[in-house]
Formats: sequence, C-alpha cells, structure tokens
Amino acid sequence: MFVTETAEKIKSMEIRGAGRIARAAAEALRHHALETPARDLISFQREVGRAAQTLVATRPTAVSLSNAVHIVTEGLEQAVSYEEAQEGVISRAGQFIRSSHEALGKIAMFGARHIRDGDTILTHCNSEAALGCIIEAHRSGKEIEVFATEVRPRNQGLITIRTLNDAGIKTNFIVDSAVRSFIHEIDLVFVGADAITVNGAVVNKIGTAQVAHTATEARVNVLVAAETYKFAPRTIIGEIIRIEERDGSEVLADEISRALTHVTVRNPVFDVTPSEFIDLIVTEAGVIPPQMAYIIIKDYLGWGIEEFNKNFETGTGNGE
Ligand code: RUB
Repeated sequence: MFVTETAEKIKSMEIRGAGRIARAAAEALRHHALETPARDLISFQREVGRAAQTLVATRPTAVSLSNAVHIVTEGLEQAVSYEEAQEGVISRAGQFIRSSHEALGKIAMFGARHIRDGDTILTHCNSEAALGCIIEAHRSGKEIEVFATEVRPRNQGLITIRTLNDAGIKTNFIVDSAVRSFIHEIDLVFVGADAITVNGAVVNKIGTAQVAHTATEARVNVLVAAETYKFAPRTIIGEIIRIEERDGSEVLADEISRALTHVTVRNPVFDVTPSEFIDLIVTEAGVIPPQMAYIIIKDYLGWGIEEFNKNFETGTGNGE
C-alpha cells in the first residue's frame, strides 16, 4: 500500500528533508483517498485517519509532516458525504503540494536578496529551501562561493555538494568540526529548518546550533530558510518538539560498539538553536526576525490558541 511504502521511505530516510517529507505525506494521503476500498463516509474517515497517523509517526521532529497532514485532513470530520470527504482530501493535498513549491520559489527570491555579490556562504545539512536561496543568488549573476559541511552521520552534505556542483557554484566541502576554523572566511550562514517554535528557536540537523553559535560569536549573520508550515503551532500550548534519536549503528558499526561494553552510542539527529543566534527567517510570507514566529503561526498557519481552547471546551481532544 502506498501509505505504508511512503511511511517506510520516510523512516529509512530514502525520503528526507522536511519539505520533501511533507509533500510525500500529502501525496500519500491523496493516493490513499483515491485507492482506498472504503466507499462510505465513516469507513473513509477512519481509513484516512489511520493513514494520517501512520505517516505522522514516522519522524517525530519534522513539524512540516504533521502540519501537512493537518492541512490535508482539515474538514474531513465535518464532511457530510463520502464524495465530499474524498474530494476534499484530494484537492487539499494537491493544493498543499502546489503551494509548497510556490513557497520555495518565493523563499529563493527573498533569500537571494540577502546574498551580496562576492559573498561566501556556509550551509549545513541539505535543505532545499536554503539551497534555493543560494542557487537563485548565483543564477542572478552574483559571484558566490559556498562552504558545505559533511553532516555526520548520514552525510547529507554529499547531496548538497552535488546540487551546488551541478549548479556550477564554487564549493568547499569540510568536516563538521572545521566550521570554527573557516568561520572568518564566511559572510553568511544559510540553513533550513525542521521546526520553528513560538519563541523563534529553530530545530534543524544536529550541529546547526554549534554552527549558529560559532557564527554569532564571529559576527556572521545566520539566516534560516523555512516555509511557514515548518512553524510549530502546538508550541503555543507548551508542547516541546521531540528530538528524534536514531539507531547508534548510524554512528558506529554494531560489531565495534558490541565489543565496547561500557560505551553507548547516542545519535540525536536534530538540535535546537535559540533565537538569539538567528538573525532572520526567510519565509514565503516575508523575511522576519525569529521573534515574529507567533505571528506566522497565528496568521499564516491559521490555527492558534483559539483552536486549542475550542478543543478543550468541547472536550474533543487534549489540545491537539
Ligand atoms: C534534514 C534537515 C534539513 C531540514 C530542512 O534532516 O535538517 O535542514 O529538513 O530541509 P534529515 P528542507 O536529512 O534528517 O531529514 O529545506 O529541504 O525542507
């Protein structure tokens, strides 16, 4: 079944990166709405609900995933017929995917304006939103150079340097721990985000906080490129973003760690960069200081504290 396959691919990171994960989940729900044998309203709602849960459970940190599922399934419970419910899921999924691509286009345009001719940019991990800005700056004729980190343990930096190379951008590939050594050659840091909390903290690939801290100490601006659906609505009600910790075998081969009986390999794959280490967040709704995260959650995602209060009042949920 397409949903199970997509969920497996997200878990194994064959599909990865917060934006791609979100679009894949929307596509899986669209496909499921068309293919599920459920042909009455109640079973259709149940089937889509189950598929949504399967998808959301795959990677806990990427808020884009739960936001995409929320957007695609919004109104499902209120539908009065099977046809209305099915049509709703299909059209909202299509709309989400289209708007996600449009958002990337706008972010690239806005972000590129912050890159000056002659700039050297450091990026960490592989973010299509961040790379979009860098590539757009290059496309518009600015002479730029990039430093890209390796990104232990899954080496997403390799995807980044291939993309930059294909775009014809001069790129330096460095190990993660070399950031401090090169920071004085850097004019600007550009990274992506898996989640942005109401206080403007950015959750992104492990190591981002170190990069941002190093950059701030060296007076280098840190820009985050993120679609508005990467902002985390539930942080308004105090929910903490869960940091995914993956298997230690991604860091150290089992045959080595098995022999080291006193050693535990820890593998958190994201970290939290506080807002004071971030200068600007480039969204499709505009370039904002991190302190404006609440506005994005409220005005652009369209569900804020009122929705959670409504849920509490009607007893329909624990604020979810
Ligand atoms: C990917 C990562 C990316 C964000 C943003 O981590 O941290 O910076 O997801 O990416 P992983 P994008 O490889 O573990 O999924 O801008 O492409 O959405």
